[in-house]
Amino acid sequence: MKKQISIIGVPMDLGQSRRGVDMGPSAIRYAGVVEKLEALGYSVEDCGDLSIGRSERPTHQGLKNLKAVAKASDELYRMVKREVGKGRFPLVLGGDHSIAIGTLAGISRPYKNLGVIWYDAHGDLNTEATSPSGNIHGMPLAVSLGYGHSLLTSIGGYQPKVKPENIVIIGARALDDGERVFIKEKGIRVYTMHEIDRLGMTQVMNETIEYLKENTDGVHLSLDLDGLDPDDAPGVGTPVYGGISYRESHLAMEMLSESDLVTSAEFVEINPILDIRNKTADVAVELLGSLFGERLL
Ligand code: 6HN
Ligand code: MN
Ligand code: MN
Ligand code: MN
Repeated sequence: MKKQISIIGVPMDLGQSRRGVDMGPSAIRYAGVVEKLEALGYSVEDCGDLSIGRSERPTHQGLKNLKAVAKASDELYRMVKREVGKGRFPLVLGGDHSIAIGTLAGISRPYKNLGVIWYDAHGDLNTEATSPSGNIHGMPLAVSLGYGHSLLTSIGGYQPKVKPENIVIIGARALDDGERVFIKEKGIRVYTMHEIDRLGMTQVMNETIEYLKENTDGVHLSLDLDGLDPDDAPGVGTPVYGGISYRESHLAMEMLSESDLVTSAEFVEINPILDIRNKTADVAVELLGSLFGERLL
């Protein structure tokens, strides 16, 4: 793992409908992210927070706050690209998951085959045609594959940002009908909770790491805290029961750390208003510790 980390806060809440997720970056900072990473020997620069526009009156059918999300995505794209250009590891703190549009635009250009681990209860593979909500946080993976509104797919001036065969979704348990069809059509590798229960997290991660090691030249970890069970990560806007446990998540992060494959990361969807004493932000910082090499002994 690169020794220099750039933290970019994105207080985005326009990709969904619950207030409070814009406070996620602050919550993660209060939970001690900089201190944790510095204690592990990294040199950390906190680039501060992007400014996010205001919500819009509904104009684009099926897409809430399209223009404001596109504008923030473009700014995030530029900022992430700048930090990557300096040879630093970009760590993006959300904010709702729509920010992955800008993050992926900012990192994937130098790679021929960027791998993506999408740790999430959801697929985030909707387009305006399949979305049950119109919320853009349910669309960023589709957008990054080149599907969706052109204001979003065109961020960074190139597309797609990622190929279907370079994606691994882990923790899925709430997929919409259109997403299921899309996954089968594109042959995207998905470990639902069924596979995690059946194989165990060790095998899921071993297979994920083998798969990505063969096919990719960099790996982005997009970790939605709702991938975890709501008992362990209650501060999220779209919780789904029966999720990945706290221990399984640590194991996954530790195995990723050992693999040394991860070249960028984002932690998203923490909503302090819905949280219990900043528990979810604490969990995020603990998982970041494991991802960046912290060990029990
Ligand atoms: N997330 N599939 C649902 C939708 O509205 O498209 C939920 C999406 C949740 C997105 O948690 O990042
Ligand atoms: Mn706001
Ligand atoms: Mn998500
Ligand atoms: Mn989710």
